[in-house]
Amino acid sequence: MNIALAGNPNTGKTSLFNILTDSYEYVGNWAGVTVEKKMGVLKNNLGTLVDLPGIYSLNPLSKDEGVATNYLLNEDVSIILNIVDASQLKRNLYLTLQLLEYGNPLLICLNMVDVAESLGLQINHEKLAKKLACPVIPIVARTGEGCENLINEIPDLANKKTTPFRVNYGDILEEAIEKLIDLLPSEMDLPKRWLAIQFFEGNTPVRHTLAKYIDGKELDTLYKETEAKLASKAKSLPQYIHLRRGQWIEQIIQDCVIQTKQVEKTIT
Ligand code: GDP
Ligand code: K
Ligand code: MG
Repeated sequence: MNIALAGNPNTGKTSLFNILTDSYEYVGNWAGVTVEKKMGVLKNNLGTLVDLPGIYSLNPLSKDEGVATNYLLNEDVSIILNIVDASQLKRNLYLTLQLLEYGNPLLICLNMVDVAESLGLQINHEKLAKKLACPVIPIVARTGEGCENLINEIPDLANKKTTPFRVNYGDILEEAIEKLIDLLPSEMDLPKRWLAIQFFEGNTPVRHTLAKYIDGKELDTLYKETEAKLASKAKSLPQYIHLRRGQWIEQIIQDCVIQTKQVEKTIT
């Protein structure tokens, strides 16, 4: 079983990786880039943990950033551990949303809860779990606090049937997503809705994958037509998607986070 560890840069990924794996680990490079590849055996022999490079979005800006997306496109991933910095929830949830749309069983490792607390941020993790329809386990990867709970959660997850997570992107884009999905062969393994959304977000590796099944010109036409229909709402399709996601994230924050005290200076 392959378990992928994904998250923004500097969220405690390496700290958590070291806690979750036994001593053995393989270190090499990801194909075609200089980014280090780390794999280890997950505690209790639960599977292989793969440390994906830290990213803010699955829509890569560089070849290095494409590693995580290519991994999701080409490898057999059973579970995604999404490490989230509790003190930077808003920024972190962008990637979380993209990973939820991928549709695999996902576990949110809500890290840096000590930092969040010192900033006066109270996160209702149970409510967050309900809203995102996935488990959320608060941890402090620096000390290992909560990581036992996290490991215990994994075996159940593997057998869980997940309901694909949906953000409503509005009638125009939803229609275009449906249109693209209909063009894809039914036997395809990859999550089609995720592919479609990523395509409209301008994700190059995803476009390459789609171009194996759909004529490039047809893809371009659908993209441009959709972008034109949304021109009054945003300058580009990626920007439109960004806006919709931002609204959704804003709502989640409103529902799940309370600022309990005003802290004068952030300490991170
Ligand atoms: P990565 O860049 O995502 O791999 O993150 P690292 O594991 O290298 O951690 C970045 C920094 O955050 C390091 O100084 C860690 O010691 C620190 N760190 C990681 N987890 C926590 C945590 O839960 N609380 C606090 N206060 N610091 C943490
Ligand atoms: K780091
Ligand atoms: Mg690291």
